[in-house]
Amino acid sequence: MSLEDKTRRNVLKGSVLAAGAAAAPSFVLPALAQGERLIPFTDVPDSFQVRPVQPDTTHWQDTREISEFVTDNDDFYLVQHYGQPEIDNDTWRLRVTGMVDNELDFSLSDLMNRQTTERQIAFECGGNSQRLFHGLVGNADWLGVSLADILRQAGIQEGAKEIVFFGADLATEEIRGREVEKAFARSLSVTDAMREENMLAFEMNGEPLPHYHGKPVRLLVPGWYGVANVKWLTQIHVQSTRYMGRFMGRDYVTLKKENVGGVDRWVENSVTTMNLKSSIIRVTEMGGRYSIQGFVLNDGTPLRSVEVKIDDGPWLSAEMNPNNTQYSWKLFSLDWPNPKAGEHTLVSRVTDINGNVQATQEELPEKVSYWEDFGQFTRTITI
Ligand SMILES: Nc1nc2c(c(=O)[nH]1)N[C@H]1C(S)=C(S)[C@@H](COP(=O)(O)O)O[C@H]1N2
Ligand SMILES: [Mo]
Repeated sequence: MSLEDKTRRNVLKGSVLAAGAAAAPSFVLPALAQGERLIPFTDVPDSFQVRPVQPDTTHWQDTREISEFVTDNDDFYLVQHYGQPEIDNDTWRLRVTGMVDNELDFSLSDLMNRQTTERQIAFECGGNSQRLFHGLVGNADWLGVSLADILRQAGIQEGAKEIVFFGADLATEEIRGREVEKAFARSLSVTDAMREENMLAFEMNGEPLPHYHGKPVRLLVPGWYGVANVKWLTQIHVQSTRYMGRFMGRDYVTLKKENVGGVDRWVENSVTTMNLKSSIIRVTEMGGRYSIQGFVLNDGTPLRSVEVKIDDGPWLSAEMNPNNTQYSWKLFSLDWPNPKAGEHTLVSRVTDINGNVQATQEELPEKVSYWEDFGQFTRTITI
């Protein structure tokens, strides 16, 4: 599809959505209905731009425009560090190698003929940030097969520790002064890999997995940051040692100060499960009624509440979208009757059933790297 076609399709899609919006229940973030206005945040600079989806570029959503529970494939954010490899679905193979009783080798149709599972999974890049108004995010319906079933069929041998997932995308990296060719790869411990939720997905929102999103098959680890979800998957390797690649040991590594058994230490951790986070993404007005809307992401732990604070007021309980599922994003909204004209600040916080509360910026640990930006996000708006 050319870029022009894509743009035209999006325009068409927009008008269809606007026409259908009146029928949508109020708790779904609807596209703007007739007479409804999107109130601009004053914290978003005029220069803020969402790049068009083009080969080999990063794409983020304009979160103010999130208007559907499920993100369109073309609008789901895009990140790839080594470009987007060309893959022929007919010759593509997925091999399972290493410390297994039976090495396996699948074609795409071999995988498609297995029992399938379908799941809503939202994720964000570990580098998502307030600067992008948290636009490196998306929520989709995925269809694929169980990773645990495949690993059981392969038979993981005793002594195996890690499972490495290799993509087809390669790059030359300079490591310790030497140029070497490396594939994008991430690893999981055997325990993490055997979670029943993990999938090898080949459909996204009812379409074959798009090229940009890792066709024909990608790994999905629900509840984890996007970097775990290896695209263009070609090999699953079981080994007894830690995998030390760039995206486990150097990039996507958070550096923060932590209390380690009574001693303050600078700790580095690989980005894994998503931190408990909420963000206000848009405010709409219709007939004098205002609505504040946002999303929550976390590791799949059930939530207790999402609350919104307006200016110095009390925390008010937001309404949760009934479409929310364990690993989808969790959309919320709060009615804001009769706001006073002028500047306002809005902030949200989420609490899970274990009583963990989303941290304020001040409560976050001292952190050097920009990975894992999950603190409370105060927005400003003029009514
Ligand atoms: N093969 C491969 N898989 C990859 C990456 C990559 O560069 N190569 N990037 C990862 C990162 S950092 C993110 S955030 C997600 C983005 O997935 P998406 O582009 O489908 O949104 O893919 C992950 N999987
Ligand atoms: Mo990422």
